[in-house]
Parts: sequence; C-alpha cells; structure tokens
Amino acid sequence: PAEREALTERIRTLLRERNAVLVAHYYTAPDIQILADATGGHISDSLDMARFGAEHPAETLVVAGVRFMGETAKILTPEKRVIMPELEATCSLDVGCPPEEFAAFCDQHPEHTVVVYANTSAAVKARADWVVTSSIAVDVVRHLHGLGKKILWAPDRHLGDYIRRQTGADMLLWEGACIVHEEFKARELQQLRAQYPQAKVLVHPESPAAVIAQADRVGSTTQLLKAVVEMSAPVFIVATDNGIFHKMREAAPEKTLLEAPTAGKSATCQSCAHCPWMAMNGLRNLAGALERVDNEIFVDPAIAAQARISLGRMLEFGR
Ligand code: CIZ
Ligand code: SF4
Repeated sequence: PAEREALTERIRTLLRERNAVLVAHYYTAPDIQILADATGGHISDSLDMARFGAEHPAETLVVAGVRFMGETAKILTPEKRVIMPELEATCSLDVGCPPEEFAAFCDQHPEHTVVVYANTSAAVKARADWVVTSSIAVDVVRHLHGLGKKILWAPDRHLGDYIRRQTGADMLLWEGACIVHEEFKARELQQLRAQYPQAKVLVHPESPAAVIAQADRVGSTTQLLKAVVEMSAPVFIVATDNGIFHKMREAAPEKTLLEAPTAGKSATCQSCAHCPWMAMNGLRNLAGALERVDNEIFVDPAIAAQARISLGRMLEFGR
C-alpha cells in the first residue's frame, strides 16, 4: 500500500510534467482505473478510448490496455505521442489474424465488404472497409446488409456469428477467438442460474453462442455496465472480463455481481475471466514508461493513412 501511494503520486506528477493524460480500458486493474479517474483521464471501451484520446488536448496519451488500442490512438492522432505501460500486451484476436493471410483471404473474396473488429493490427484495419467495436458492430452490419452488401468479417468468429444471427446478413467469418470470452461455459452457467433464479445474465458477444443464448442482455462493456444500473434485478451474472467489475460496483454498489463460470473454475473464482495481456498493465510499468518517455507506439504512416479511413467510418457512424 505504501508503494502504491508513492507510485500513484509519482504518476500524477509525471502526467502533469509530460502534459500527458491516462486513457484506460475497463479490463485494466482497479489501481489504474482509479488513477485515470482521479487525474482527469478516462476509462472506457476501445471506441470511447479512441474518441477521448483524439479529442483531448494533451500532447501525450498514455494508453493502458492492449497494443491495438495504442495503435488506434496513434492512427487517429499521429501528431501526439502515444505510450503504453507494456508493449508486449497483445490480444488473441490480433495475433490470430496475421495481415498477409488476412489480405489473401480478402483478395479471394473481392465482392465482399470487409468489416473488421477494432481488436486487430493497424495493417488489418488498413485492408478493411470498416472498423467496428462491439458497441456498434450490429448496427453497422445491419446498415451494410440493408444496402445489399455481402460481408467478410474478422477476426472474432463468436461475435461474427452473433452479428449474423442478429442481422441476417450474408457473412463470411474469419476463425479467431478471444481466449477470455471463449472460456465461458454454457452448462455451468445454467447451473448457476438455477442457484440464483432472480439473477439477470449479462453477456459480451465474444462469448460462445450457447452462453449468449442464456443472456438477458448482450452487449459491449459499456452496454453491460449500463445494464447493471438500468435493470432492476438484485443479482447479475456477468460473462465478460472481470476488470469491468470495478466500474459496475461503483455504479451499482447495492447489487450483487457474480462471475459467469469458466472452464474448471468455480463461479466465485476471482481470477478466471481475466485477460492476461490486460493484466500486464500495472502502476510500476506505467510509471516507468512515463518517467523514461519510452514504450512509444509507432505506426507506418502509409498504413495509418489507410486505416484512418476505415476507422473514420466507424467514428462517423457512431455519432
Ligand atoms: O474484449 C475486448 O478487448 C473489448 C471488449 C474491447 C473493447 O471494444 O472495448
Ligand atoms: Fe483480446 Fe480477449 Fe484480451 Fe480483449 S479480453 S484484449 S479480446 S484477448
């Protein structure tokens, strides 16, 4: 605790000295989220992180999250310096969608509109017509489907399959998955619901279809957070990364929140559904990166220019 105090103080000072602002994802540790709140920074899903960073006047953005979030910030504001606590923090969706293989897949299907999830590298975004996050994916695909477009979707197959069921769009799916959400188990969830019949079930659509099928609300992290406040149930079972519990408890302290069960763990386990790459962000490496002003994110300018077009469509659509 004493070390945490000292680190927190050090980071506050450095943020001021470096004219920097902290932008954190909901899945990062409570320490980091508290600090972002206390220093005029921001905590949100990746779409809002991108928006906030682009609109904030600070010269330096400190992005606590995973690599694609830092890259997105850099693409949208190339004139700003973007640093991250840990450059090795990646995402199984990004890793599972290598740019060359993806480009080859797109080339095989030239008649399809290419829509990719934000959880991808800059090069994959550059190859896409559209970038979406889970908060607007269904709306964007419904819009494109309405225009008669066929969709090539990447990389999350569970999210893609969910969007297809929601919209009826003609969709080709890349076979990627999130190692966190993929682990939620349908049968165990059924048992937990039987134990808590009054509970509402909140599910992120990166989860398997049999888990989504049991949801009272399916949505992005922001939408699930809103659901905890709006829905009148006393108990919620939450199928997404447990980093979100910090904001959920803050928003609805009187409600009981349970983690949806994952493989081989009990429902009350505190560490089953947590992204190992998000967990790489800590106060210590955050302070270090700010101190040295390193761990900077660079994106090839030609790729960034291309990716800015597909990202720009998302930001415009979401307004
Ligand atoms: O699972 C993730 O990494 C999410 C939910 C990203 C996002 O869009 O905020
Ligand atoms: Fe990627 Fe899943 Fe981690 Fe999100 S939770 S960063 S989708 S691996």
